[in-house]
Amino acid sequence: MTETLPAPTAAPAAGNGLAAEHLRIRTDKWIGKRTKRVEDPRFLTGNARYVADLVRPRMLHAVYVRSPHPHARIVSVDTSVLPGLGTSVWVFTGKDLADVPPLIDHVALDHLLRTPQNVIAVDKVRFVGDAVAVVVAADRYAAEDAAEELGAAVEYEVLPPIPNVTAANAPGAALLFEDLGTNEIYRQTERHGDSDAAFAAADHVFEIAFHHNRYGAAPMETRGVLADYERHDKQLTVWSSTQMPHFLRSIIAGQLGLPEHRVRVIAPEVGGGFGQKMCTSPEEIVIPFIAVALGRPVKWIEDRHEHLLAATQAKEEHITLEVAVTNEGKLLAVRGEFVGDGGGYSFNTESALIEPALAAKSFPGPYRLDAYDETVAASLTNKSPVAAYRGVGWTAANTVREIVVDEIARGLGIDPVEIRHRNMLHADELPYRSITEQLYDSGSYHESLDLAIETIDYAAFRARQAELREQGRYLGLGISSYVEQTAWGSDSSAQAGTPLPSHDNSTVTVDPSGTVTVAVSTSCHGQGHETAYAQIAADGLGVGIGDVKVIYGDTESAPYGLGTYASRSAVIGGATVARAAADVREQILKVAANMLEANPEDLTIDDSVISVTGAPGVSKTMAEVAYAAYWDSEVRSDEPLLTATRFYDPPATYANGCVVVLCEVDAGTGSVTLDRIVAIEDCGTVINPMIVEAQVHGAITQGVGGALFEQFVYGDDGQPQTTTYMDYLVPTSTDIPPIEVLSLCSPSPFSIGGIKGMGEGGQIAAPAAVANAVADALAPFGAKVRQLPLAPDYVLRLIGAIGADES
Ligand code: MCN
Ligand code: SMO
Repeated sequence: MTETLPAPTAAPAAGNGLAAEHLRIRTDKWIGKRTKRVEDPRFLTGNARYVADLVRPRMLHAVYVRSPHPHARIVSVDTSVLPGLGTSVWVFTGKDLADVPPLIDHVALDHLLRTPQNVIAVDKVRFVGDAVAVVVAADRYAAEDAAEELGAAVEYEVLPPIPNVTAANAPGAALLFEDLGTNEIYRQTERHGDSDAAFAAADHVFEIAFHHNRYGAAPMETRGVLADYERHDKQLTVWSSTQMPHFLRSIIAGQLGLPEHRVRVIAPEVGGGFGQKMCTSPEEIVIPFIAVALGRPVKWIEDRHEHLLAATQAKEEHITLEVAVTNEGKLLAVRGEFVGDGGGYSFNTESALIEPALAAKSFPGPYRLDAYDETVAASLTNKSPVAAYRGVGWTAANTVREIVVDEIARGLGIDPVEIRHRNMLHADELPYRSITEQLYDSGSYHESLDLAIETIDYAAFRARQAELREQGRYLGLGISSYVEQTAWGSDSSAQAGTPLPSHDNSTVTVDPSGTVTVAVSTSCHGQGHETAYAQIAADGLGVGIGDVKVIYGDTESAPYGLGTYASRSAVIGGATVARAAADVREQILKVAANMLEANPEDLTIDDSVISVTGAPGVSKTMAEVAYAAYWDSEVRSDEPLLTATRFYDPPATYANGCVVVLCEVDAGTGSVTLDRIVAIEDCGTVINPMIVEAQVHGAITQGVGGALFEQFVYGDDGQPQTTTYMDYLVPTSTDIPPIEVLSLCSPSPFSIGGIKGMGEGGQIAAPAAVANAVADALAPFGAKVRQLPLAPDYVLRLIGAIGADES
């Protein structure tokens, strides 16, 4: 029997004009099922093909010469030192690409000063790793040797480095962009509600000044680009490890002045992106440029060291809060300042701003807040540029908010669970427009907190904690409740304060033999879309998932769209598949009705068999109907193709949940051991629970990395100190305890099928849960966490075992 989800309970505020019945989705057999990922065999057997695996005839290899200085003027690049220049070795400097427009913010946010980034530096370098030249040769070894030689022949005039925001704004500071007259490229304050009155009425004001660490994506596959230009038909093909193939195609065409229909972008297998492969990298313009210039295929594969220097980094922010509360711990108002440390350029959709801007807007989370002043600022520094990494801005906001909520509870003698309940929105208050204009659709804020607390057995933990404390052992419990904005379409991006029109489509086609191809404009890079979309199409059409193939990532076979980021694919991609499948189902039923001499309304499809209700045995297989739809002129329609392309641009959806971490801190060494992690995830209707759990596992692990280990460290001289994985620590399996994932389900009343996204929640929530667990363990020492990661030296400082200057 066909089940449909409950009818929508509220009309979308910023809707897409869909009537209530179109918000439903068929969920016969596959949606909601723990289906193993169909794509995994090729990953597990080493048969997946990444950019580095691809080979083209006459292919050349590119190696970058990158700046060893954080801030310097390029005086000269002496290419004459290279033997074989122009015959066996080719060099491209910024001057050779002077006609290529610099990368610049695409989204026009008022008040943001523009910092155009030449795709190869021309006059100045602005971080260690900034591109100075590209050397191309027949093999990687020759190119590496030549790059080393050329690197030694670049003359620089070294300029004073700007290693952090304080230095950036000091009087007389050297300027990264002299013509701007400042390193601070953005500062704006927005006021919501009457904070002055709220602060005047408050019983207490709590304050926190927090440094959120600079950490970033460490995908198993580094970045990589292969470009091939066929001169005879002026066709450029670019294989790139990207999350956004169509967007990249539009940008390459624009930057290189090529007609867009002559540019094809293919994202082959992508070994993780985590946001870093979302924005256009300069390398994605440079390598195609060189391929066009030389008329030969050119490949660049980033090495690990280069990745840690030159790939975008993320999340660094300085956040200062004043929080007005009552004696009962009720939040009245917040004054917050969010300052981003943007690195050398803000080049892609206001990259220096995304961290502080998204943090400020998402700050209220699951709590009611009636007055809020938000100041957002960003400064340039001589570090690698900041861009997206899982949970952009939301991680920092959630971390600082959940830390301060715990500090208020401790300060007022209120239990941390209780203070959250006193401030949280109730499910029956939703839909609710937050003080920052975010429209929460539905959610289980109290329920997810309660379920986490129940699962962890809170009372038993507190008893054991007290008992062990007597013995000098410090156990801690940290809670982190969160709301995750998802479904990044026009509405979601506007609610985040960074409006960007959205465009996504899927094409569902049933071929003459009855098998199904689903082509989508989202671009999977590890999330399991081949399985999840197959589940949706299978239910939509009444077939098995083995009959469905999902394709994406190639601009010549996938419909135009924005790719995958900001936990948008389940809601947007999923709905486009459901809508297109529903249309094709109608086409099939029409033909089947002709064949079975029945009304389409009386037909059902189950396991690829189309039957007449109430007439046992009167049926046709999907293959018979599909064949007839193409070839039988007696029964086929006027448009004898079983295909449909549908679009969807949803209202924002907000997932939520709660992560609780148990830890033990060794007061002698400052090391933190995590004992248990419980995660409650509520992303509305779940397509595949197994995928959702795995996403939670991965995201929490990355969040734990940020909380305990990961940080890009720069010296006061602007030199990066974490340039190998010996220095930049990522968590390994022994650092992560079992993660227990439990689900609640608050379907979105606004989105097709009630689906909400969820891909980033774990990373948003985990750092605060870890920080709060450590603060709880160290409460006897009055510890207040003011930075991450909680590395042993910092933990010892919190305990008071060492002073700040000893670490
Ligand atoms: N899903 C589901 N039911 C839901 C919601 C999601 O079954 N109600 C499934 C989806 O079908 C999808 C997965 O869970 O297979 C994640 O869905 P969604 O939340 O829509 O996120 P996206 O697919 O758009 O992926 C983007 C998200 C982001 S923004 C980052 S960053 C991140 C993440 O996904 N990068 C990843 N997870 C990653 N996982 C891997 N392996 N690699 C990355 O680079
Ligand atoms: S950082 Mo995820 O690709 O939005």
